Amino acid sequence: MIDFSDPAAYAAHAAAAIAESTGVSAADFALVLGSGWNAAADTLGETIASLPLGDVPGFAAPVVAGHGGELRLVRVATGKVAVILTGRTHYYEGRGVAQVVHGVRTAAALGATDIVLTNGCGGLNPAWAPGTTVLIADHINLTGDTPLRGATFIDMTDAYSPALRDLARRVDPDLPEGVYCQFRGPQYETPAEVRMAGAIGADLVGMSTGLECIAARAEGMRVLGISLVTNAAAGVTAAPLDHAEVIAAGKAAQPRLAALLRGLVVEL
Ligand code: 8IG
Repeated sequence: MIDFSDPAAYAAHAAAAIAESTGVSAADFALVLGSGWNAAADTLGETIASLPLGDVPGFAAPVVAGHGGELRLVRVATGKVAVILTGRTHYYEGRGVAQVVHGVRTAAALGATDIVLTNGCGGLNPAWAPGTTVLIADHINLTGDTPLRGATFIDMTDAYSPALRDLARRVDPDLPEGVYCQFRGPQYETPAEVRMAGAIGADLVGMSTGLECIAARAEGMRVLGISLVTNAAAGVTAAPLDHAEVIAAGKAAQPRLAALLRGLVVEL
């Protein structure tokens, strides 16, 4: 049976279905575009195929306003093919952790060896105004879960590739770095939880990238993580958190995010 009881087989099945419906059977690298990042998909190269995520085996159509929902195959200026997911399943949707990382595993099944994981998140550093982009240097997984099963003792040292971070800084020398802390969500943190995250070494709080990074490393992919700080984390400023403001910050940052990704994809 093709389902999440054998996630690797399901990812291979999804990759085969993508190949069958698009005629494209392989990708060189992958991008997952999170809150604020979706519009970049139109600007990275020539779209050679596009499928609604809900049409690809094992994928669910995204549930959140502001999150897209396509799988695109894009040929970038170097001739390499990128598989781009404009939407992801989040852990808080309750579909299970295998569903959350199915996109990452499908990208690996298509042959992608590098993956760029982007997100919108909260920032702990008051100097990071909404719209600041931050390279993820490391993460703390507070979901209490993992996409791996059994004795899968993968190394998580340098999980966020130092080589890819150097490359990103060649594209934008001003990119700061930070530690990303993944909470389960869907509620945003309390101010006390944000203080805890800071005390244990986090600079960013979010709901997506950590579990995806773990799955990508288990597949042997190099990972680049980039966060868009869409809001100050709870309690960092006096302002309450508002999803509409998160969407607005993402929208305002779109041209800069697209330019950053355009600079990156020709170096991968
Ligand atoms: I956009 O402040 C976005 N996603 N956990 N906290 C968490 N996730 C987020 C936040 C935030 N902003």
